[in-house]
Amino acid sequence: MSTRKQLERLVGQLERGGISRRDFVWRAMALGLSVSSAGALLSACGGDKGGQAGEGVGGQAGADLDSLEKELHIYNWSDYIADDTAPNFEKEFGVKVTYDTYESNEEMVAKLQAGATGYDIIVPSGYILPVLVATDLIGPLNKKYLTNWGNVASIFQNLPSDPGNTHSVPWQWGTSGIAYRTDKVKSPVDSWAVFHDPQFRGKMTMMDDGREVIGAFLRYRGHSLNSTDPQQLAKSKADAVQAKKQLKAYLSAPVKAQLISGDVWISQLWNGDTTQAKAEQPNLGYVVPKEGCTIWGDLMCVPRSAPNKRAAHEWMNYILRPEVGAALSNATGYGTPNAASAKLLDTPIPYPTEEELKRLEYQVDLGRDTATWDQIWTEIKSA
Ligand code: SPD
Repeated sequence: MSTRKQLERLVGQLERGGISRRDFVWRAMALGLSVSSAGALLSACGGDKGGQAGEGVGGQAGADLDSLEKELHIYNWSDYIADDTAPNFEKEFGVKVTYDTYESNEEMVAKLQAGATGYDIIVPSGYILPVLVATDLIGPLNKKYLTNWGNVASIFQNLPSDPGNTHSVPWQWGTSGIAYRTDKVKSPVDSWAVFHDPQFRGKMTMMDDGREVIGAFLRYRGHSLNSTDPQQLAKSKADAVQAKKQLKAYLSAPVKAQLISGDVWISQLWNGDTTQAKAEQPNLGYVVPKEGCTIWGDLMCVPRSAPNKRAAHEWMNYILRPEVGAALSNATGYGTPNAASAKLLDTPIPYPTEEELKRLEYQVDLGRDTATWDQIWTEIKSA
């Protein structure tokens, strides 16, 4: 059956109520539509009810949520919060916080798609947001409860991933560069080429994250880290497979312990996690490679299934307080999207200059090409 026929059949199923809006989007994507095209088709079918009163996370902008619940369940990246952030919230609001962690966007999304419910706050990177919206996993926020929103720096408002700031509140931002032991590595580390250098065989790691590994080698060859060009992707795959021969492992946040001990000398790693490791191992440097790398922002969102939506909004508003946002960045080493917090940092983390931004690139949703990237990553890991 042609794709057009299959799409028509899918629309019919949606209109008869035979499938959910979430299933509709996933199946349309499986037929080759991008997330945005699938979302547009959903709207055209009258199936996009996101944000309507009573159904969304916050309902209409001014609508009341339930009274404050006694629990809050947060699902966030590891090593990404100050020790007292949650305990202080618990004391002030009388809400018990449960905090689970993940190591990649894909791990978090897979868990939600597998039906995990009970989370009130998740913290995806911007490029994942369109997927979460289109698949109905998160809902719009109720701005009535976000009285500290004005603290968000203008450059973090109206992000391409969330125009109108309807579904997210920014958490922190950073870059995905290279961490290295300055006492062990005597040659300059300034390029993704270092991962091809046999003198560091078995002493290097890259992130356990296909978007970051394939993206790094795309930049290495002068391409966008969001490329969907088959030839560019094939070359990036070949570069990644060549690098794999020199790697000890694919490891993200947990590599910090090995950088500290000296088991690993060179790692693809985020700036803030490097800063955290440097507190224990001063012989650590961090570089944005000359070919460029990812700049990202992670965003707080509320799943549609969240049982404690009012507590989730209180949490986001609490994080937007100047002193709470500053304490987060002081502990994690990441940048704050909160203009009021930025003035309170122990060590300022300035937003990149125009010059630096030429080497940095935000990841975007790859739409129908996500499947191609996933396949390439699987092939790299099994090479
Ligand atoms: N330890 C916290 C790391 C957060 C990284 N988030 C963004 C990753 C973008 N690929």
